[in-house]
Amino acid sequence: MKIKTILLLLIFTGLVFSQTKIEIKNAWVRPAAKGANSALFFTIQNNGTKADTLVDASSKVSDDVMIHETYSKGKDMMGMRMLKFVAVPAHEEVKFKPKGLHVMIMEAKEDLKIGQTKDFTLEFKKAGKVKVKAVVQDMPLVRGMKH
Ligand SMILES: [Cu+2]
Repeated sequence: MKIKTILLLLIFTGLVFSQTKIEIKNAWVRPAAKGANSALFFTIQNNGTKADTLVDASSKVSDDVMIHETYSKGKDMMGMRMLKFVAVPAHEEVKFKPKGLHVMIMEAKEDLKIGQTKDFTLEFKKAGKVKVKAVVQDMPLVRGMKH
């Protein structure tokens, strides 16, 4: 191989690596009828050596998609609040899950039916826009979870 080819390959490999630092796993969205609210859940895995930050989310499914957090108001009261960003430390995972972090979907513009796949875009400060395919499903059963 010529030196030039090797250099190009090295540069290309570098680009590929930088694009896969942020990985979105197990994305799913709650079923909802058109006009109702829903939520998107997933796990962000940061394979990089630097922290990144989730700053925005969007989808064709709704004009109003935002990062939310469920928090305890005390005495079994739960509230939700908007977050401007969520930090993802290097080599770590951040889980968006029911009763915790979620991406809120206000007034869905279409039915979200079980079994369908919906497209979302998550925007990170460093990784940029990351496309996510989420399966519409009921709350998955967590093994070993006590009620
Ligand atoms: Cu919410």
